[in-house]
Amino acid sequence: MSVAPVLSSEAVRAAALAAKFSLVGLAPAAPLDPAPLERWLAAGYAADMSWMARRQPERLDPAVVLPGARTVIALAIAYHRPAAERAAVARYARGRDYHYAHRDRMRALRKRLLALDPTLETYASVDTGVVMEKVWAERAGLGWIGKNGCLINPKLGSWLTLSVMFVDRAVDAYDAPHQRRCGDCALCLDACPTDAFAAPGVVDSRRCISYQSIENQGSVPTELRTSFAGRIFGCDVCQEVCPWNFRPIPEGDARFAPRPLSALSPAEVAALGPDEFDRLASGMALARARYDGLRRNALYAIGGARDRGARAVVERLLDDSAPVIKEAAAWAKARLGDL
Ligand code: B12
Ligand code: SF4
Ligand code: SF4
Repeated sequence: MSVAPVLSSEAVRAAALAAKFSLVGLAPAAPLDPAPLERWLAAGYAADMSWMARRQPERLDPAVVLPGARTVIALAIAYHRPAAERAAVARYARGRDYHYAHRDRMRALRKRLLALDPTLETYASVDTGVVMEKVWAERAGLGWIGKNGCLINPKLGSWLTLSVMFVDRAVDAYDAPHQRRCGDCALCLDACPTDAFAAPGVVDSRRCISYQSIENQGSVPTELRTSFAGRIFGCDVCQEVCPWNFRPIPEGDARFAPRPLSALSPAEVAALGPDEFDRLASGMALARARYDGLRRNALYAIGGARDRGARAVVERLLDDSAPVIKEAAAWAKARLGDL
C-alpha cells in the first residue's frame, strides 16, 4: 500500500502568504466536540438560520466532507480600518464582498498546493459552507475565541475574516491551539446594546443586531430597534470596546476600502431607488440585506437616533408598497414625534 506523502508545513505557509492571506495556521483534521454547537442550536440561538442545523455531521468532521482529510489550513484576511473612518456599515462590509477575496485567494493557494503535490484533494469553505471557522482558527493557532464570540489575534485584533481549507495530506508540523487571553475582562458583554450574550462567547442571534440587520428579512422586534441608531448593516460594538483592538494595528487589506454606499447616511440610504441600490450594492456583502432590508434598517436607524433631518423621507415611505417599509416608517415617524 502506498503512503500519501507528508507536506512541508513551511511550504504550505509560504503558499498561503504568497496567495495574500494575512494569517495562516495548521491543525490536524480531528472531529470537533459536537456539544457546543448542539447546545447553541437547542437553545434557539440560531434564530431562523435553519441552515445552521443542517448537515451537522459535515460541520463537525472534516473527513465527512473530504474523505481522508488530514490537515485543516485556517486562513484569515485582515480588515482593520482607520479610527477616523465613520460609517453606518460594519467595517467588514464597507468594501468589496470578502467572500470573493477569500475565494480568489483560496483558488491561488490550491494551485500552489497542487504544485507541491499534484494528487492532493482539497475542500475550501468561506462563511456559508459547512465549516466552523472560528473553532478551526483557534485550533490552528490564529488566535482565540473571545468572550465577544469573535476570533482575536494578538497582533491584528478581531478585525479578521476567516476561511478554511481541508487537505487530504498530513503536514510535518502543526500549530498549537491558541490559549484564551480574555482573562477577567468583560467589556464586550457589558457593552452589547441588546444584551445578546447568553454566556461569555455565546451569542443569541435573536437579540443580536448583526443577525437582525442582515439575516432577518421581516420586522425586527420593537424593543431592539432603537439599537439600530448609527447602524444600517451589522454591528461592531462588541469589537470596538475590546482592548485587543486598541493597540496599533496595521490597516487591513485594500479590498476592504469603503465603497460609496457605505459613506451614505441612513436618510440617504432610505431614499435610494431600487436601481441605484443595485448599482451601489453590487459586489458588496451588504447586498445580502437586499433593497427592502437595507431601507428598513435605515428607517430603524433614523428612528433610533431620532434624526429630525430625515423626516421628509420617513413621511414619503409611509406609503411605500412594501409592508415592512411602511411599518418601519410608521415606527420611525412615531419616534420623531413633534421633534
Ligand atoms: C452564524 C454566524 C453568525 C451569527 C451568530 C454569531 C455567532 N457568534 O455564532 C450572527 C448573524 C449573529 C453573526 C454575527 C457576526 N458575525 Co458571523 N458568522 C456566523 C457563521 C456563519 C457560523 C458561526 C457559528 O458556527 N456559530 C455557532 C456557534 C455554536 O459557533 P461558535 O460561536 O463558533 O461557537 C463556539 C464558541 O461559542 C465557543 N464557546 C462555547 N462556549 C464558550 C465560552 C467562552 C468563554 C468562549 C470564549 C467561547 C465559547 O465554542 C463554540 C463551539 O465550539 C460564521 C462562519 C462560519 N462558517 O464559521 C460567521 C463568522 C463567525 N462571522 C463573522 C463576523 C465578522 C461576524 C460579525 C462581526 C459581523 C458584524 N460586524 O456584524 C458579527 C459578530 C457577532 C458576534 N459577537 O459573534 C466572522 C468572524 C470573524 C472573527 N474574527 O471571528 C465569521 C467567521 C465569518 C467569516 N468567514 O469571516 N454571525
Ligand atoms: S454584534 Fe452587536 S448586538 Fe451582536 S453581540 Fe455584538 S454588540 Fe451585541
Ligand atoms: S472585550 Fe474583553 S472579554 Fe471581550 S473579547 Fe475583548 S478581551 Fe475578551
